[in-house]
Amino acid sequence: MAAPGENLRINADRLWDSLMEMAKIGPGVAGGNNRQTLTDADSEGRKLFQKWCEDAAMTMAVDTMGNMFMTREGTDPNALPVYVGSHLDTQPTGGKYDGVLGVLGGLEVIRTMNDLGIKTKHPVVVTNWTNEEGTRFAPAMLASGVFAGVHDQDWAYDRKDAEGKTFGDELKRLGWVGDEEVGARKDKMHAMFELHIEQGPILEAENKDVGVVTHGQGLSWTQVTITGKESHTGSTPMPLRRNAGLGMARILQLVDEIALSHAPHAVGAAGHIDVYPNSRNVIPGKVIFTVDFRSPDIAVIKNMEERLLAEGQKICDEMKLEVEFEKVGGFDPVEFDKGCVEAVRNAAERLGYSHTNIISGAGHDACWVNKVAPTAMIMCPCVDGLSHNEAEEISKDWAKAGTDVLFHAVVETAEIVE
Ligand code: HGY
Ligand code: MN
Ligand code: MN
Repeated sequence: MAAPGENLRINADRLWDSLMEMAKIGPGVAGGNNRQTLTDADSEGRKLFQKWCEDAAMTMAVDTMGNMFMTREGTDPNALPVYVGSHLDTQPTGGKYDGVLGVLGGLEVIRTMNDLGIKTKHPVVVTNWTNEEGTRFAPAMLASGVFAGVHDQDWAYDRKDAEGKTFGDELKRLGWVGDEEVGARKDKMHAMFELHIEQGPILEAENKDVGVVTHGQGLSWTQVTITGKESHTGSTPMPLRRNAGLGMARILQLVDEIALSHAPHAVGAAGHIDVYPNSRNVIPGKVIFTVDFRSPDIAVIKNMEERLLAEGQKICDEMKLEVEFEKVGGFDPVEFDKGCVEAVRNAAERLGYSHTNIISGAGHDACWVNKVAPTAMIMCPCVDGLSHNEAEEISKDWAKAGTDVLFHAVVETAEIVE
């Protein structure tokens, strides 16, 4: 299929200005963002994205999970659309680029197509997937998971945040329940491309402009609830304590050992920890935490889960603590569509950008969409590989390279009409 001339590139200054403009919505406290899903800030960011897309002559559709689909028509009304997109929601201590680069990079592709008067046979749709981060409402990639048929919508609507608010109520409160049934379009997708920052150190360390993402590692989230007994930290003799906090500490040490036993690719930690009553002079009677295991190898993930349950149970039995394990999220390792991956690689070659194959360490909406449509990802380096931190940083050149590749891969796949 004809591709855009290698001299055709996106407008990096316009992309960068849009990234900085979006970053003003839901600011963090250290230069990043706290624009968590289905907050007023998230809704404000959605409305700004909608305005920019409508200014670029796109039309909006929203589904019942709040997923936003902004369409630029093709010349053939029967041709299935090519999708680009990612997510606008952020972590509480999020950066300005995680997810946002993929959504606004998709918008920049459209803006450039408009500037150049490019017509394509297939429509192009820029997507914002609701609740990719899974930080306020677990699990991650919730709305793209419902879209792909992995999760049930009623179950997703019932997911609760730390204040007991539900996903469904918050979506309704903000007016982002669309009239399109979620998943109605999943069997009518020609392809999807997601541009995302690497969130790891490989591309920068290898001095590569672009990551050609061939696979995504699998993820497992297990929520652990340990129950002991509140008691006085001063007057309770050590042998009489049933310290849920100590049980958690020993299990977190076990998690580290389990992940390291599968070095160098497996990883494990707990990022979410709730301690009750969380008072300085009370032995914790209950702790709830989520163990996050990841690996490119499904057998390794299964082994890590099995060891956590067996050895975690043993630790708690010995300490006379009750423990419950609940699987609250996860997906198997993903292999992306070879044809779409080739389109990404060819685009990087044509544009003269250095590139390397890479396995995504983080989960992305593309991991679920890959179940229903030919999908691939493009990665750009980030400084020190840092992400999920307000100091997350990329260069304009890196953003340009990734978005140029996205532009070429999307336009080639959508088939230019002379
Ligand atoms: O958890 C993840 O990998 C993604 O950042 N939501
Ligand atoms: Mn992300
Ligand atoms: Mn993220």
